Amino acid sequence: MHFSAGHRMQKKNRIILALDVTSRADALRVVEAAKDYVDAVKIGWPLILAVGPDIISEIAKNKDVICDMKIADIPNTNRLIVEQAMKRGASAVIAHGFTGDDSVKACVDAAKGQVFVLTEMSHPGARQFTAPVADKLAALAKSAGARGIVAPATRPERIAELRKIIGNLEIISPGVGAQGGKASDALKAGADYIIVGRAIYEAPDPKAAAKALADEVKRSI
Ligand code: O7E
Repeated sequence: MHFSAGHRMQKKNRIILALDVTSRADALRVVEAAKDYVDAVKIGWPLILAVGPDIISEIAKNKDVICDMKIADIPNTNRLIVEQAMKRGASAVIAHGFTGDDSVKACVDAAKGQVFVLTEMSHPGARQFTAPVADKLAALAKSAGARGIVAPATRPERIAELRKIIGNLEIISPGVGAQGGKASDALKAGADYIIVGRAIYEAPDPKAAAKALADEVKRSI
């Protein structure tokens, strides 16, 4: 389904595939394998730099695409980046919030609200800079009119705390599998979707891996 104002990816499987592969053949193979078990595909720099941005529109023909540029610039540049992603068929974009309210609002305007703002990141180094200000970043996402936030499956207790700040905004949560987080823990803590990359695309059988995750999701909601 293509982007349109107010469009929302269908909340069915509650899994977003992080497609961090670096060839077109791998990208299409993994999407085909996982397509029945994921609600959207997240595409970021590894795949775009490897094969070019046309991959966004190609995958957007069949699946909602979240463009993960981790946008972090002045308002005008943010707007230009978001416009390019949307023109190629993205359903939503990912932006950093540390740039401040004007920069985040520029993304929100250009994406007609379809923006997820990073809060506390999922990796160990996140404790240095993003964790101490994560509550403020979540509050900014809400006040700027974003669709939701990104919160760490590696620290599910933080998902629950951030949920209190954002109310009914959506939470998408990376860190399941390769980074040690559990899908069921993230969902029980309040995540709307888990984001999963390596546990699917590096699995010997990506389809079976995606199905197993979808089964875990069903058991935990
Ligand atoms: O560990 P994996 O292989 O399951 O991949 C996780 C994906 O989520 C990967 O694309 C990485 O860039 C992203 N991610 C995190 O791992 N941690 C974060 O804190 C934030 C993200 C992210 O994607 O943010 C935007 C949704």
